Amino acid sequence: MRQLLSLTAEIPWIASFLLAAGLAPMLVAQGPDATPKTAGTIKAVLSTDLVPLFQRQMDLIEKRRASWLRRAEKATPKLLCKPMRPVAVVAIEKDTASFQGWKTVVTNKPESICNRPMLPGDSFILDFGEHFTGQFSFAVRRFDIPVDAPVRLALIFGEVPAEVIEPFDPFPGTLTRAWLQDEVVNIDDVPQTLRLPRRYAFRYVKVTVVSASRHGRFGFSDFRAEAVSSADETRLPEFTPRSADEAALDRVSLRTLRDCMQTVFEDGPKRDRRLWLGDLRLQALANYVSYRNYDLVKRSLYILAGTATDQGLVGTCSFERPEPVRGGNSILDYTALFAPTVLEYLEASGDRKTAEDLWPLVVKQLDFTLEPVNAEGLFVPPKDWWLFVDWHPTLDKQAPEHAIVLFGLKATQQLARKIAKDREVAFISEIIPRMEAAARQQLWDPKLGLFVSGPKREISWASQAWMVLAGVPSREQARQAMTGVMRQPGADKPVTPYMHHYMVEALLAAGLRDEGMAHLHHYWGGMLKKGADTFWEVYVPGDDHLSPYGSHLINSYCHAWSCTPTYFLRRGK
Ligand code: RAM
Repeated sequence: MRQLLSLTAEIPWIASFLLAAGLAPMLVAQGPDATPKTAGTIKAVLSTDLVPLFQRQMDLIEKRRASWLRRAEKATPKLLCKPMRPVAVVAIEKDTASFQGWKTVVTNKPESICNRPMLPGDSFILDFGEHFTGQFSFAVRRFDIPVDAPVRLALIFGEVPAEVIEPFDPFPGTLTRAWLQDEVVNIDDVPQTLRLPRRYAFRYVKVTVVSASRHGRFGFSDFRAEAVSSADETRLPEFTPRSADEAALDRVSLRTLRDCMQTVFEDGPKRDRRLWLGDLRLQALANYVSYRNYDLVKRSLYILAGTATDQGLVGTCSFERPEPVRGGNSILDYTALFAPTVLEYLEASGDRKTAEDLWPLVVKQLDFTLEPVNAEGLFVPPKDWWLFVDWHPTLDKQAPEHAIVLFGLKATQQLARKIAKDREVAFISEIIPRMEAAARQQLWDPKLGLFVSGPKREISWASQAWMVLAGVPSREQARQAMTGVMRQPGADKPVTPYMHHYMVEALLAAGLRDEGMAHLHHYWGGMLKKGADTFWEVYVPGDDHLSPYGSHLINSYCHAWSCTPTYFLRRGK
């Protein structure tokens, strides 16, 4: 029950879906405690017995686990600090044309707030000019007579205008209210300089004087902040954008990535402030063409590895502090993406030692991802896993998950070739053709020229994109599926930049470069048009308030998985 509660708190859509379907108990037996059963699965019909192979990997995992965490510790990056100052005092006004209905209007210079006596009820909003992650400090002063009572301030930090202008309470969201960045500060001694202990992700700060003496008045004398990140901007390679639009896409994705790069790759510096495997893969790709902080990828991989379950299941998400620990949920598709993430790390960094060190864990993940694949090679959605793919409330996951498992399998094979372990996983070449054939026979609709998913034969962008990336359709079928699905009115579309990333990637893989880049400009460019200065966790054109968590105020507006335009622009193919 404890696990069910923590899951429902963190993954409300999944939980409510399962509850509605009367399937809640499956959450309890989810992921980490599930022991693969094997019978009836593809693992049971191979010419190699995989049981001893996986057992050997488990022994190695147990032996190496402690050293993985030590290596993670050793690779902890130095955080770089940059002083920041507010650039303006702004008002936030209603404007139906602006994102979430709010626009900012510059009303004054920040100096206008300083060195004047303040009264209860006074309020102002500072704009720091760009989003960053860091610490906020300010100084208070007195005037001719001593300040004869405590000063009480209310502060709100916002990534977007809505957070500082809309009331947080009553809070309808399904995630914890404490993520919202507000504080009440009581100041007993004036003058003094205060540095707030919490780290915030913000561009705007609203300050309200809740209570203060009308007799011995106080005032502000300074506002400043310190931006922190492990991204070193001096390491950015030269890049010549071909247009102002490209320059803006690049700039905003780099800022998004920078603000999420802390002592791990965080998913969002406002929320959840932790390492998620699916986000890590995309951040790492963007990082390889930009800040090139290989150690941060290494550290993140080692934390996920060192916090694997006793059954050898890698971290879906892990916390760094107070000591590295695995989060309570397990996403099957993220598990399948561990191999590609290690492979790409090896290709980008050349660090073969780490790839070899993590190899047993890479292999062991197949024990989990192949468990739902039946003897014919078809993925049968299991009841005891979180199948993510995208934050979509009704998406049928069968076809995309089939493809992601296959994609992970192929990456494992490629990695094996690179580190001379191919004999150890020779069985993969028996599985690939079966999974490809099963997809072509059972999930491809030749009349429609599209992949379908689940008993209702649903059509989604996610199914087409992942099947293309897994190399299932021919070149011609891939083009047909990708262009066809984008014209199909009833097809399920992506909800997040995470899934849109894979759409662009698949369009490029299908040889549809123009369409891929057009989609990139249209989707991420849509956020820019709405004033984004970091890219958002969720963006569905036409619905600025959509949230998987019951309140747009708890969405993250600087989100790891949306940082990939720079990857597409800079990798240059
Ligand atoms: C959310 C986070 C994270 C994502 C998971 C699946 O909690 O935003 O980025 O990886 O969901």
